[in-house]
Amino acid sequence: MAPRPTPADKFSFGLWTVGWQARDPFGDATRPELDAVEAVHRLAELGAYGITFHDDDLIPFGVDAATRDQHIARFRKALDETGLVVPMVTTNLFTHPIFKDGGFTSNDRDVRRYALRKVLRQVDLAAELGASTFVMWGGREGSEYDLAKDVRAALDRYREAVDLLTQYSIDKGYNLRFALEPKPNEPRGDILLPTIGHALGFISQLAHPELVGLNPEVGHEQMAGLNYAHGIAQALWQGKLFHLDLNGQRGIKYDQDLVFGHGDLMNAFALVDLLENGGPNGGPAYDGPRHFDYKPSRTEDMDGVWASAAANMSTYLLLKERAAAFRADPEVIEALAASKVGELSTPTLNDGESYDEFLADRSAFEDVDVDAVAERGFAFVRLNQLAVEHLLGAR
Ligand SMILES: [Mn+2]
Repeated sequence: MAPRPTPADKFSFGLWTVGWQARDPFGDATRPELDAVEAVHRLAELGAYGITFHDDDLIPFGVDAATRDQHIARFRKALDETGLVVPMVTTNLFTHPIFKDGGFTSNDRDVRRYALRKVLRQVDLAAELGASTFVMWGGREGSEYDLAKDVRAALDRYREAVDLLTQYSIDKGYNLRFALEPKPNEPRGDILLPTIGHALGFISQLAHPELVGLNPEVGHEQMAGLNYAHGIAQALWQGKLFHLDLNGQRGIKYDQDLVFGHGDLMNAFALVDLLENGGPNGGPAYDGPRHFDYKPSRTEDMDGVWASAAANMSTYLLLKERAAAFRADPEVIEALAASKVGELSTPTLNDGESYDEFLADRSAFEDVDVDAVAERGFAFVRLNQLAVEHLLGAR
């Protein structure tokens, strides 16, 4: 039996996920439009606690101020009726043709000024709805042709934009944290800040690096052939995991946005174990929203949309149960010790040891029987097989 989610599990969904009409580059929509108010009610019924949106998901691009206010008021009413919260909002600088060469980094300065104004307006709405995180996925910030984009100038303009947004949030007292979402390609041939590592490097160059972190997505890292759980671990290590996008991806190909766990299930298991059990005392290492950024497959009807939304949450909860069982299994505890997993937390130098003392320690080098040490096995395969057995419900 799949466990039932509750708001305490902190599951959230993008309005654009369940609302996706399944229009792709080769085919028309296969599903009707979904009203934001219905999305709020259905997600609340399924046990979610939050909903997130791009400005244009909720408010059609370019409508007048009165229409905009009506859309926001209807949405707020649905939130009040259900208790659903808006922990994060994001911005769309990719759909309208004006952004075809990017928003913050378009070669056309008029576009950059328009993009920044659009984002500032969404920052105000984020604060109004009580969001604490503002995500920025720069899907059009990139190029197809290397000589057509001065990447260093583009990064200057990207920094200029992020610095303006953080200063604005500080001056307004909004308390927002900004989370950059890396992606290597699609829709652009190459996107700026393509991976977690690139984005972390960029953040170090900002005026307020403490206010800027990451929103890494499973599929985006896997599209670059990278290990998502490793990337999340480094983001946590640097205090930069502000938010995350859970979904599924099968290998280096187009962005599939499958249900969480429907791609690399072993890596999803390691990820949930890290998030839920990787904290300093074995508790959660991350207490933010478990946010799903997936697309209900084009083959699904509306019943399939809601079934797939529920599938994301139950997969997460099943992996959480399996990870708890894995951690509690005496054989796993013994295997972790045999693999010296905990020994990595012991510093390499002794407490207070100077490099002179270290150089004088013959047992560290001169007297080491390197052949004998090299013979030691780590038994990692046994440990991994225990994980597989837990994952398959065999333990
Ligand atoms: Mn994606």
